[in-house]
Amino acid sequence: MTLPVPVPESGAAAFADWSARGCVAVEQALSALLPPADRAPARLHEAMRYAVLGGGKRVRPLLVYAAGELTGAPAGALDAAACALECIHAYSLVHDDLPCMDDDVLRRGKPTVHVAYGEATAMLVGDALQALAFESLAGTLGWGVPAPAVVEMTLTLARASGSIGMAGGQAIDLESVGARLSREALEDMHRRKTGALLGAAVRLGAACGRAPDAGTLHWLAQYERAIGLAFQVVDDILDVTGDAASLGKTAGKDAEQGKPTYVSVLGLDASRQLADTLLAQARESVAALGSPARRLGEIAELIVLRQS
Ligand code: GRG
Repeated sequence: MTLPVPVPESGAAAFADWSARGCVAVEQALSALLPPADRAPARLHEAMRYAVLGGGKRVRPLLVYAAGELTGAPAGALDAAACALECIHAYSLVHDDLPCMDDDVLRRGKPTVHVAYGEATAMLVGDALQALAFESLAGTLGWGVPAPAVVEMTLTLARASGSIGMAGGQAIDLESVGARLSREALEDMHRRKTGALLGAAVRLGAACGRAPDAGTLHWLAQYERAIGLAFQVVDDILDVTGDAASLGKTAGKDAEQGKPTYVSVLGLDASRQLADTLLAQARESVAALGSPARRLGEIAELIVLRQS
Protein backbone atom coordinates (compact mmCIF):
# COMPACT_ATOMS: atom_id res chain seq x y z
CA MET A 1 0.00 0.00 0.00
CA THR A 2 1.32 3.47 -0.86
CA LEU A 3 0.62 6.08 1.76
CA PRO A 4 -0.21 9.57 0.43
CA VAL A 5 2.71 11.96 0.73
CA PRO A 6 1.75 14.45 3.49
CA VAL A 7 1.65 18.04 2.26
CA PRO A 8 3.33 20.45 4.71
CA GLU A 9 1.30 23.47 5.87
CA SER A 10 3.76 26.04 4.56
CA GLY A 11 6.20 26.33 1.69
CA ALA A 12 5.80 26.37 -2.06
CA ALA A 13 4.42 22.80 -2.30
CA ALA A 14 1.77 23.47 0.33
CA PHE A 15 0.66 26.67 -1.41
CA ALA A 16 0.63 24.95 -4.81
CA ASP A 17 -1.57 22.21 -3.34
CA TRP A 18 -3.87 24.70 -1.55
CA SER A 19 -4.29 26.91 -4.63
CA ALA A 20 -4.85 23.90 -6.94
CA ARG A 21 -7.63 22.72 -4.60
CA GLY A 22 -9.11 26.23 -4.59
CA CYS A 23 -9.09 26.35 -8.39
CA VAL A 24 -10.85 22.98 -8.58
CA ALA A 25 -13.42 24.06 -5.96
CA VAL A 26 -14.31 27.26 -7.78
CA GLU A 27 -14.35 25.54 -11.18
CA GLN A 28 -16.85 22.96 -9.87
CA ALA A 29 -18.96 25.63 -8.15
CA LEU A 30 -19.00 27.78 -11.29
CA SER A 31 -19.93 24.83 -13.47
CA ALA A 32 -22.86 24.05 -11.15
CA LEU A 33 -23.92 27.71 -10.97
CA LEU A 34 -23.86 28.41 -14.72
CA PRO A 35 -26.93 27.18 -16.63
CA PRO A 36 -26.24 24.06 -18.72
CA ALA A 37 -25.12 24.75 -22.29
CA ASP A 38 -28.20 23.01 -23.70
CA ARG A 39 -30.76 24.99 -21.69
CA ALA A 40 -32.58 27.69 -23.71
CA PRO A 41 -31.36 30.16 -24.74
CA ALA A 42 -28.62 27.64 -25.51
CA ARG A 43 -26.26 29.90 -27.47
CA LEU A 44 -26.14 32.43 -24.62
CA HIS A 45 -25.59 29.75 -21.99
CA GLU A 46 -22.90 28.05 -24.06
CA ALA A 47 -21.13 31.41 -24.48
CA MET A 48 -21.39 32.15 -20.73
CA ARG A 49 -19.72 28.83 -19.97
CA TYR A 50 -17.07 29.52 -22.63
CA ALA A 51 -16.31 32.88 -20.99
CA VAL A 52 -16.05 31.58 -17.44
CA LEU A 53 -14.90 27.95 -17.35
CA GLY A 54 -11.51 26.40 -17.95
CA GLY A 55 -9.24 29.41 -17.74
CA GLY A 56 -7.80 32.24 -15.75
CA LYS A 57 -5.58 32.33 -12.72
CA ARG A 58 -8.61 32.55 -10.36
CA VAL A 59 -6.81 35.13 -8.21
CA ARG A 60 -10.07 36.64 -6.90
CA PRO A 61 -11.57 33.30 -5.79
CA LEU A 62 -8.27 32.39 -4.11
CA LEU A 63 -8.37 35.70 -2.23
CA VAL A 64 -11.92 34.85 -1.08
CA TYR A 65 -10.80 31.43 0.20
CA ALA A 66 -7.68 32.85 1.86
CA ALA A 67 -9.57 35.65 3.63
CA GLY A 68 -12.24 33.14 4.70
CA GLU A 69 -9.52 31.13 6.49
CA LEU A 70 -8.91 34.15 8.71
CA THR A 71 -12.50 34.20 9.98
CA GLY A 72 -13.35 30.49 9.90
CA ALA A 73 -15.91 30.89 7.10
CA PRO A 74 -17.89 27.84 5.87
CA ALA A 75 -16.66 26.37 2.56
CA GLY A 76 -20.08 26.57 0.85
CA ALA A 77 -20.40 30.29 1.55
CA LEU A 78 -16.87 30.87 0.27
CA ASP A 79 -17.63 28.97 -2.95
CA ALA A 80 -20.72 31.17 -3.50
CA ALA A 81 -18.76 34.39 -2.86
CA ALA A 82 -15.84 33.18 -5.01
CA CYS A 83 -18.25 32.47 -7.90
CA ALA A 84 -19.77 35.94 -7.52
CA LEU A 85 -16.35 37.58 -7.83
CA GLU A 86 -15.32 35.43 -10.78
CA CYS A 87 -18.61 36.11 -12.64
CA ILE A 88 -18.10 39.88 -12.29
CA HIS A 89 -14.46 39.53 -13.36
CA ALA A 90 -15.32 37.34 -16.39
CA TYR A 91 -18.06 39.77 -17.46
CA SER A 92 -15.59 42.66 -17.28
CA LEU A 93 -13.10 40.79 -19.46
CA VAL A 94 -15.78 39.92 -22.06
CA HIS A 95 -16.93 43.56 -22.30
CA ASP A 96 -13.38 44.92 -22.16
CA ASP A 97 -12.44 42.80 -25.17
CA LEU A 98 -15.30 44.16 -27.34
CA PRO A 99 -14.38 46.22 -30.41
CA CYS A 100 -15.91 49.34 -28.80
CA MET A 101 -13.52 48.98 -25.84
CA ASP A 102 -10.12 47.29 -25.99
CA ASP A 103 -10.89 45.43 -29.22
CA ASP A 104 -9.02 42.21 -28.49
CA VAL A 105 -9.15 38.82 -30.17
CA LEU A 106 -7.28 36.67 -27.62
CA ARG A 107 -8.17 36.02 -23.96
CA ARG A 108 -7.06 33.20 -21.69
CA GLY A 109 -5.37 31.66 -24.72
CA LYS A 110 -8.59 31.38 -26.77
CA PRO A 111 -10.54 33.59 -29.16
CA THR A 112 -12.45 36.27 -27.23
CA VAL A 113 -16.20 35.76 -26.72
CA HIS A 114 -17.26 38.23 -29.42
CA VAL A 115 -14.91 36.53 -31.90
CA ALA A 116 -16.36 33.11 -31.06
CA TYR A 117 -20.04 34.09 -30.63
CA GLY A 118 -20.54 37.59 -32.07
CA GLU A 119 -20.78 41.00 -30.42
CA ALA A 120 -24.44 40.91 -29.43
CA THR A 121 -24.01 37.60 -27.61
CA ALA A 122 -20.84 38.88 -25.93
CA MET A 123 -22.76 41.89 -24.60
CA LEU A 124 -25.47 39.62 -23.23
CA VAL A 125 -22.90 37.25 -21.71
CA GLY A 126 -21.55 40.17 -19.67
CA ASP A 127 -25.02 41.35 -18.66
CA ALA A 128 -26.12 37.87 -17.60
CA LEU A 129 -22.89 37.15 -15.69
CA GLN A 130 -23.27 40.36 -13.72
CA ALA A 131 -26.78 39.33 -12.63
CA LEU A 132 -25.62 35.78 -11.88
CA ALA A 133 -22.90 37.16 -9.61
CA PHE A 134 -25.47 38.71 -7.28
CA GLU A 135 -27.63 35.58 -7.44
CA SER A 136 -24.63 33.56 -6.30
CA LEU A 137 -23.80 36.01 -3.50
CA ALA A 138 -27.39 35.78 -2.20
CA GLY A 139 -26.75 32.03 -1.89
CA THR A 140 -24.35 32.67 1.04
CA LEU A 141 -27.48 33.06 3.19
CA GLY A 142 -28.14 29.34 2.79
CA TRP A 143 -24.68 28.62 4.25
CA GLY A 144 -25.37 30.37 7.54
CA VAL A 145 -24.05 33.85 6.74
CA PRO A 146 -26.37 36.25 8.64
CA ALA A 147 -28.70 38.39 6.50
CA PRO A 148 -27.11 41.76 7.56
CA ALA A 149 -23.70 40.42 6.48
CA VAL A 150 -25.15 39.31 3.13
CA VAL A 151 -26.59 42.81 2.59
CA GLU A 152 -23.21 44.36 3.47
CA MET A 153 -21.46 41.98 1.04
CA THR A 154 -23.97 42.89 -1.69
CA LEU A 155 -23.20 46.58 -1.18
CA THR A 156 -19.47 45.89 -1.25
CA LEU A 157 -19.67 43.96 -4.52
CA ALA A 158 -22.06 46.46 -6.14
CA ARG A 159 -19.84 49.43 -5.25
CA ALA A 160 -16.65 47.65 -6.32
CA SER A 161 -18.21 46.77 -9.70
CA GLY A 162 -20.13 49.95 -10.51
CA SER A 163 -19.41 53.52 -11.51
CA ILE A 164 -17.40 54.37 -8.39
CA GLY A 165 -15.41 51.14 -8.83
CA MET A 166 -14.52 48.96 -11.80
CA ALA A 167 -16.90 50.40 -14.43
CA GLY A 168 -15.86 53.93 -13.40
CA GLY A 169 -12.20 52.98 -13.68
CA GLN A 170 -12.86 51.61 -17.14
CA ALA A 171 -14.56 54.90 -18.11
CA ILE A 172 -11.49 56.85 -16.95
CA ASP A 173 -9.28 54.38 -18.82
CA LEU A 174 -11.17 54.95 -22.08
CA GLU A 175 -11.00 58.74 -21.63
CA SER A 176 -7.26 58.58 -20.98
CA VAL A 177 -6.14 57.15 -24.32
CA GLY A 178 -3.45 59.44 -25.68
CA ALA A 179 -3.52 61.59 -22.52
CA ARG A 180 -0.71 62.26 -20.03
CA LEU A 181 -1.88 61.26 -16.57
CA SER A 182 -0.19 62.25 -13.32
CA ARG A 183 0.91 59.40 -11.07
CA GLU A 184 -1.98 60.25 -8.71
CA ALA A 185 -4.56 60.12 -11.53
CA LEU A 186 -3.12 56.82 -12.77
CA GLU A 187 -3.33 55.36 -9.27
CA ASP A 188 -6.93 56.55 -8.88
CA MET A 189 -7.89 54.92 -12.18
CA HIS A 190 -6.32 51.60 -11.29
CA ARG A 191 -7.63 51.52 -7.73
CA ARG A 192 -11.09 51.65 -9.28
CA LYS A 193 -10.58 49.51 -12.39
CA THR A 194 -8.60 46.64 -10.89
CA GLY A 195 -8.08 47.26 -7.17
CA ALA A 196 -11.73 47.62 -6.18
CA LEU A 197 -12.69 44.07 -7.20
CA LEU A 198 -9.55 42.50 -5.72
CA GLY A 199 -10.26 44.35 -2.45
CA ALA A 200 -13.88 43.19 -2.54
CA ALA A 201 -12.66 39.59 -2.85
CA VAL A 202 -10.73 39.94 0.42
CA ARG A 203 -13.64 41.65 2.20
CA LEU A 204 -16.26 39.18 0.99
CA GLY A 205 -14.18 36.18 1.99
CA ALA A 206 -13.63 37.58 5.48
CA ALA A 207 -17.32 38.58 5.80
CA CYS A 208 -18.47 34.98 5.25
CA GLY A 209 -17.09 34.05 8.68
CA ARG A 210 -16.84 35.57 12.17
CA ALA A 211 -17.05 39.39 12.27
CA PRO A 212 -13.41 40.60 12.16
CA ASP A 213 -12.18 42.86 15.01
CA ALA A 214 -10.91 46.41 14.40
CA GLY A 215 -7.26 45.33 14.24
CA THR A 216 -7.99 42.64 11.65
CA LEU A 217 -10.00 45.13 9.57
CA HIS A 218 -7.13 47.63 9.70
CA TRP A 219 -4.52 45.17 8.45
CA LEU A 220 -6.87 43.68 5.87
CA ALA A 221 -7.49 47.19 4.50
CA GLN A 222 -3.73 47.79 4.14
CA TYR A 223 -3.35 44.37 2.49
CA GLU A 224 -6.20 45.04 0.04
CA ARG A 225 -4.83 48.42 -1.00
CA ALA A 226 -1.34 47.02 -1.50
CA ILE A 227 -2.27 43.99 -3.59
CA GLY A 228 -4.95 45.88 -5.54
CA LEU A 229 -2.41 48.32 -6.87
CA ALA A 230 0.46 45.82 -7.11
CA PHE A 231 -1.64 43.64 -9.42
CA GLN A 232 -1.99 46.49 -11.90
CA VAL A 233 1.63 47.64 -11.65
CA VAL A 234 2.74 44.08 -12.46
CA ASP A 235 0.15 43.86 -15.26
CA ASP A 236 1.65 47.00 -16.82
CA ILE A 237 5.18 45.57 -16.47
CA LEU A 238 4.12 42.27 -18.08
CA ASP A 239 2.41 44.12 -20.93
CA VAL A 240 5.92 45.38 -21.84
CA THR A 241 8.08 42.40 -20.89
CA GLY A 242 5.72 39.45 -21.54
CA ASP A 243 4.70 37.66 -24.71
CA ALA A 244 1.29 36.52 -25.93
CA ALA A 245 2.15 32.83 -25.46
CA SER A 246 2.81 33.16 -21.73
CA LEU A 247 0.20 35.89 -21.08
CA GLY A 248 -2.63 34.18 -23.00
CA LYS A 249 -3.62 37.63 -24.30
CA THR A 250 -2.18 40.15 -26.72
CA ALA A 251 1.03 41.72 -25.34
CA GLY A 252 2.07 45.35 -25.85
CA LYS A 253 -1.53 46.56 -26.28
CA ASP A 254 -1.27 49.47 -23.86
CA ALA A 255 1.62 51.16 -25.62
CA GLU A 256 0.07 50.45 -29.01
CA GLN A 257 -3.17 52.15 -27.94
CA GLY A 258 -1.40 55.11 -26.30
CA LYS A 259 -2.71 54.21 -22.83
CA PRO A 260 -0.95 55.65 -19.80
CA THR A 261 0.55 52.85 -17.69
CA TYR A 262 2.89 52.60 -14.73
CA VAL A 263 5.72 51.84 -17.15
CA SER A 264 4.95 54.87 -19.34
CA VAL A 265 4.52 57.22 -16.34
CA LEU A 266 7.26 55.95 -14.00
CA GLY A 267 9.55 53.84 -16.23
CA LEU A 268 10.26 50.11 -15.89
CA ASP A 269 12.72 50.23 -12.97
CA ALA A 270 10.60 52.55 -10.83
CA SER A 271 7.54 50.39 -11.60
CA ARG A 272 9.41 47.31 -10.37
CA GLN A 273 10.45 49.21 -7.22
CA LEU A 274 6.84 50.25 -6.63
CA ALA A 275 5.70 46.61 -6.95
CA ASP A 276 8.35 45.66 -4.35
CA THR A 277 7.20 48.43 -1.98
CA LEU A 278 3.59 47.30 -2.27
CA LEU A 279 4.62 43.69 -1.66
CA ALA A 280 6.44 44.84 1.50
CA GLN A 281 3.21 46.52 2.70
CA ALA A 282 1.23 43.35 2.03
CA ARG A 283 3.86 41.30 3.91
CA GLU A 284 3.65 43.69 6.89
CA SER A 285 -0.14 43.23 7.02
CA VAL A 286 0.14 39.46 6.81
CA ALA A 287 2.77 39.38 9.57
CA ALA A 288 0.44 41.41 11.81
CA LEU A 289 -2.52 39.13 11.05
CA GLY A 290 -0.52 36.02 11.98
CA SER A 291 -0.50 32.46 10.69
CA PRO A 292 -4.21 32.29 9.65
CA ALA A 293 -3.27 34.93 7.02
CA ARG A 294 -0.55 32.68 5.56
CA ARG A 295 -2.40 32.12 2.27
CA LEU A 296 -3.05 35.84 1.82
CA GLY A 297 0.71 36.34 2.07
CA GLU A 298 1.40 33.66 -0.51
CA ILE A 299 -1.15 35.18 -2.91
CA ALA A 300 0.55 38.58 -2.56
CA GLU A 301 3.85 36.93 -3.57
CA LEU A 302 2.07 35.25 -6.51
CA ILE A 303 0.57 38.56 -7.67
CA VAL A 304 3.91 40.35 -7.69
CA LEU A 305 6.15 37.52 -8.89
CA ARG A 306 3.79 36.09 -11.56
CA GLN A 307 4.83 35.86 -15.22
CA SER A 308 1.32 35.89 -16.72
C1 GRG B 1 -15.82 46.49 -19.05
C2 GRG B 1 -16.87 47.40 -16.94
C3 GRG B 1 -15.69 46.90 -17.65
C4 GRG B 1 -14.54 46.83 -16.98
C5 GRG B 1 -13.31 46.25 -17.53
C6 GRG B 1 -11.05 44.29 -15.83
C7 GRG B 1 -11.18 45.38 -16.80
C8 GRG B 1 -12.21 46.42 -16.54
C9 GRG B 1 -10.44 45.41 -17.89
C10 GRG B 1 -9.46 44.37 -18.24
C11 GRG B 1 -8.30 45.04 -18.83
C12 GRG B 1 -7.09 44.66 -18.09
C13 GRG B 1 -6.15 43.79 -18.81
C14 GRG B 1 -6.87 45.12 -16.87
C15 GRG B 1 -5.66 44.81 -16.14
C16 GRG B 1 -5.87 44.02 -14.92
C17 GRG B 1 -6.71 42.85 -15.14
C18 GRG B 1 -8.06 42.92 -14.58
C19 GRG B 1 -6.23 41.80 -15.79
C20 GRG B 1 -6.99 40.56 -16.00
O1 GRG B 1 -7.15 39.87 -14.80
P1 GRG B 1 -6.42 38.49 -14.52
O2 GRG B 1 -4.96 38.61 -14.86
O3 GRG B 1 -7.13 37.57 -15.60
O4 GRG B 1 -6.75 38.04 -13.13
P2 GRG B 1 -7.39 35.99 -15.56
O5 GRG B 1 -7.63 35.64 -17.00
O6 GRG B 1 -6.19 35.32 -14.99
O7 GRG B 1 -8.61 35.82 -14.74
